[in-house]
Amino acid sequence: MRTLNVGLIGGGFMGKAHSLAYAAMPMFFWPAPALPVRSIIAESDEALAAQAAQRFGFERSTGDWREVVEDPDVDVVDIATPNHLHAEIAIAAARAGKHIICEKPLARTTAEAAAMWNAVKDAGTVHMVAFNYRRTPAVALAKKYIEEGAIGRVLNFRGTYLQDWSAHPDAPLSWRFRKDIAGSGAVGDIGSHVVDLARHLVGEIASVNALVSTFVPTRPLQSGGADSLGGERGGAGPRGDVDVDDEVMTLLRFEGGAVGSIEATRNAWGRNNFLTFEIHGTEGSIVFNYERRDELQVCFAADGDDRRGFRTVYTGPNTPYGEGLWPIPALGIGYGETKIIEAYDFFSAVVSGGSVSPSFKDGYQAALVDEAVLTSATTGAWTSVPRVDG
Ligand code: NAI
Ligand code: SOE
Repeated sequence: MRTLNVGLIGGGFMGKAHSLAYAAMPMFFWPAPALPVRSIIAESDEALAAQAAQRFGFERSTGDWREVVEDPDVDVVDIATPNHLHAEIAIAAARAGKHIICEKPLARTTAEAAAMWNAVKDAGTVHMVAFNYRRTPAVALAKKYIEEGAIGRVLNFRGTYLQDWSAHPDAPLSWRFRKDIAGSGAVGDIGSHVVDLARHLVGEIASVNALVSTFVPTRPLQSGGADSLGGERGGAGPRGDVDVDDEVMTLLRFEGGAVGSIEATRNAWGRNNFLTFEIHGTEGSIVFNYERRDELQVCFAADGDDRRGFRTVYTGPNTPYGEGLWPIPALGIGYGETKIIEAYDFFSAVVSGGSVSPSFKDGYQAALVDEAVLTSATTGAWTSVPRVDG
């Protein structure tokens, strides 16, 4: 069986998730499109890199990501660093002729995203932005129902992404609160996932009318690089400024005529990974909540007036990606499985020489939506979202 050498850059939360996916993908999807070889991992220094290699099963390690990109043995470059490094690494990797999977948001700005999209177009290699929630089987099932016309013409999309890891004002000032590293706050970090789901399920977003707020203006300075995601509380030590948004709410108009809304915050006590959507169509409705990710709530108008109401469909062997997952519905998938499916689809595209969605073009389009949201939040006006050419 063919093998593909992976060079992974960044050994934090996503480094762990992607390493797990490379190890487990052939165990779930067999025959695998190719066997991922965990070849080399880069971290911000040699010691962290060596530790990450041991932990995540990589053959070699380096404290300089350029070594990964320049390594002729590396087929796939996987970018799992904070957002400020995505563009520089991806452009260098594309110029070196590598296939690239890059974590979301694709970039901090639309200018960076455009440069990344141009670089992969020139390279002709396979590229993917890791909006993995598309790969939750229940989301793939929702997509199937919509494409089959089971809920008719879509009228309304209501999406939320609510978490509480930064609700405490002493959750440290990690890179996610710094514009120079993250680009934006809830908008790019979690709102972008909902934008991706909205585009995936309903279609292109034509215009937005948004507001953003920052509730916690300073946070305790963090020691160390990886984000503890609220797992640590800073004490009485020095604090630094938060220069990104904590919360975003936006209205949407879709090109196809549907309307919608997105709300995202990391300050909602009691909400953990409350990534939800409710979609209303002329013939029915679909509801998804990631915290109950094996389930889809559906109501089909065709069911008849005496059966009106939502019922629960459980994903399993007979729903999308079921052939690779667990043999009985509702045995349950976790976050890891979404990354395993993502790796499967990415490797399949590399081996077939095809393309995979969401691509860097999708990542760029999502960045254009985020930019329009931030512009609208400043002007207070409805703001059009330009379309990526090509
Ligand atoms: P993290 O803070 O847990 O880990 C980032 C790692 O990158 C750290 O270990 C850090 O030392 C390393 N790093 C920093 N500079 C580096 C350099 N120059 N070379 C090599 N490594 C370097 O961050 P996390 O949560 O893993 O986020 C990484 C990316 O993944 C971000 O873009 C984030 O938005 C995205 N993400 C996506 C998720 C999803 O569901 N798709 C979930 C979590 C994060
Ligand atoms: C923090 O809000 C975070 O890790 C995001 O960065 C991810 O994209 C999301 O999937 C989980 O939460």
